[in-house]
Amino acid sequence: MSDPQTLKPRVKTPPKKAATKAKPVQKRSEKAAAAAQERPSAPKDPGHAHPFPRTEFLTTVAKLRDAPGDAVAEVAFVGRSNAGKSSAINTLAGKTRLAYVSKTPGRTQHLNYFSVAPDRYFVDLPGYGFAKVPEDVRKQWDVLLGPYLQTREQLKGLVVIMDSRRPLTEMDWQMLEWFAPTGRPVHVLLSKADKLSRQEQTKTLRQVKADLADLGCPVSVQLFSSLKRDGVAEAARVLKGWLGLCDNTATDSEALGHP
Ligand SMILES: Nc1nc2c(ncn2[C@@H]2O[C@H](COP(=O)(O)OP(=O)(O)OP(=O)(O)O)[C@@H](O)[C@H]2O)c(=O)[nH]1
Ligand SMILES: [Mg+2]
Repeated sequence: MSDPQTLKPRVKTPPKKAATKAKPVQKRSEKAAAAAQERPSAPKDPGHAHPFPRTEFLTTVAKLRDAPGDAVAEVAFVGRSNAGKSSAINTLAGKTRLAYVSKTPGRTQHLNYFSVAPDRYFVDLPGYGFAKVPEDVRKQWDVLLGPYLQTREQLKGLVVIMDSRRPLTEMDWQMLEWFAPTGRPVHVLLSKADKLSRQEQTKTLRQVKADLADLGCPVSVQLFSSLKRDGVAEAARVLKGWLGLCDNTATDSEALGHP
């Protein structure tokens, strides 16, 4: 089995066409994003602002056999380290630092389960480029991540998070090309979209969609910003569809403040 963190892709890697130029990291706005997570602003559209308000950290899983047995459906989040995975989970849940609960040393290489509704889970996977030692990566891939992505029946789809300023890195391609043959759907969140101008957003979205058109599994792509809470409703529609939660579930009623 190929390890997307260490091996070359089996399929020829398409040229990196995403035309958006990488900008220097703007630490100040990243801090602002973190601060915004601490103090969520009043949602413009409360029905969709926090579509998974019941989300709670459930457990950290080091062995596949320890994954929740009651799971009916789950969605996994994967992406480069620092791409914005935890922020996206927090934003969808409307909870402060929820996804950091499990972020203690030694645990980050495992599967972190969040319960979003009865028997429905988000699974936070380790970010690419997280491990210090390549052998650790390979071992972890062979015993946990690879088998999880390939054999977990309850896994209904994969959310791949990419920084919209540098989408489709080599490791993103490796993950996508490895996962596509499973035939399960992929939804790409182009994160930190607030760092791009409108024009750059449009161009990047179009380019990434074009690049992934022939991936070989169902794939959808959207812009997302945890800072601005942009793209939350669109992401929620896809994820609720995968999880078998209709859009007017109790979770939405709760978000609106109804009992
Ligand atoms: N401007 C902006 N910054 C963001 C956004 N989302 C995340 N960030 C920032 O990007 C940095 C990384 O975000 P995380 O959510 O921790 O990324 P991650 O993918 O979970 O990182 P690892 O757990 O290390 O793999 C933090 O400083 C966030 O505040 C966003 O939508 N806009
Ligand atoms: Mg994280």
